[in-house]
Formats: sequence, C-alpha cells, structure tokens
Amino acid sequence: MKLFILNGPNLNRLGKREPEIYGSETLDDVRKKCESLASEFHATVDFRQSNHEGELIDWIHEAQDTNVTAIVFNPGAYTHTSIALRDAIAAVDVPVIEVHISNIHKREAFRHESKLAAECVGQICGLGTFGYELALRKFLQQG
Ligand code: CA2
Repeated sequence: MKLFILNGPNLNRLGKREPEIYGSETLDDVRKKCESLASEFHATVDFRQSNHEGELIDWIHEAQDTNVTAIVFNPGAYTHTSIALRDAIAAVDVPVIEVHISNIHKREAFRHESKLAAECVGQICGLGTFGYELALRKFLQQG
C-alpha cells in the first residue's frame, strides 16, 4: 500500500517558530514518525510539502494516476481559501483525511471554515502532530 502525506504552505517552518501553537517538532520529525508507522504495516508513505497551490493540486492528481491508496493532507492556510484544492479532491477517487496540528476552531474566525472538509473522509484538528498518525492509522488499518 502506498500513501501520500501532503503538507501545504509554511509547514516547512514547523518547529522553527510559534511552538506554543504548533509544538517543537519539525516537519522532518513528523515524516520520520509517519514512515516508521507505515513500515509496521508494510506500507510506504510519500511525504511532501509545497508552498504552491498548483503543485499540491498536481500531487492530488498524481495520487489518482499512480494508484495511491489514500492521502493525509494538511493544506495549511489553503484550507480556508482554496476552491481549486476542493475541486481537485472531488475530482479523484482517492480518499483524503484533512489534518491540522492546531485546533482551528479555537483560533481566528477565518480559520474556522474549511473549504475542503466536505470533500474529505474526515478532519482531525487540535491533537498536534499526533493527528497525522491517527489519520495514517485509519488508512493503514482498513488495508
Ligand atoms: O494547524 C494547522 O496544521 C494549520 O493547517 C497550520 C496552518 C494554518 O494556516 C492553518 O489555519 C492551520 C499554518 C502553517 C504554518 O506553520 C507554521 C509553523 C511554524 C511557524 C510558522 C508557521
């Protein structure tokens, strides 16, 4: 089984600023944890980050075209703005779980809405980077 873990804008700065909101782990730490968990299930994860909306859209299409089983997606701030990413998720058969490190509902009003969640299997937020592991487990355990 092959899974994509996609990360949107600014998440490459994780662990380098705002630890009170996002914790002190870096995105590379998260990648290693996810790869280790996937290997327990004899699965592989392709863990990527982009600051560009179009690149994220291309990767969602690529998931469909290369028979990726599922996508764990932290779209960053595009969560709250991107109809194009919503359309990309709707245009593929690959199931997506939306993950946020912080609790978006406890933060500024503009973060309360997700344009993507309605096209996703579900959304996990506020559990720190553990949310990635939970989302991954959902897909790994259902085989
Ligand atoms: O809580 C999340 O995971 C978010 O997707 C993170 C996004 C934010 O726009 C969403 O509303 C919620 C921001 C990612 C930026 O990450 C940084 C990490 C450290 C320092 C600066 C930015």
